[in-house]
Amino acid sequence: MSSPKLALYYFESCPFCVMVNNLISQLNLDVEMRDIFTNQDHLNKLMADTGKRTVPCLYIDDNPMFESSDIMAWLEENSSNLSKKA
Ligand SMILES: N[C@@H](CCC(=O)N[C@@H](CS)C(=O)NCC(=O)O)C(=O)O
Repeated sequence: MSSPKLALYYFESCPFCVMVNNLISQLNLDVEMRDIFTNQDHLNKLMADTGKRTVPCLYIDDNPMFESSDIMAWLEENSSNLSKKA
């Protein structure tokens, strides 16, 4: 099974995002980081897709998942099948 493509919508001062980012680092996962504060295109995309501007939001093969606890549980459960950073 191929690894899903992951992208995280976030901003730096969001404490829920920090928790998710820490886990991503700990698991050494290859995740595209999309800062919604510094990149208006990222914010526009998140709002167009979901109708919300809440972060963190993890896109798993372009399917958005909200809630830091759900995101972290999913990353832990699927970590063995996820691409790692080089
Ligand atoms: N229960 C959510 C809380 C997420 C949350 O409150 N995020 C804040 C930033 S720290 C946010 O995006 N607020 C703006 C909004 O929801 O429109 C989680 O754990 O992910």
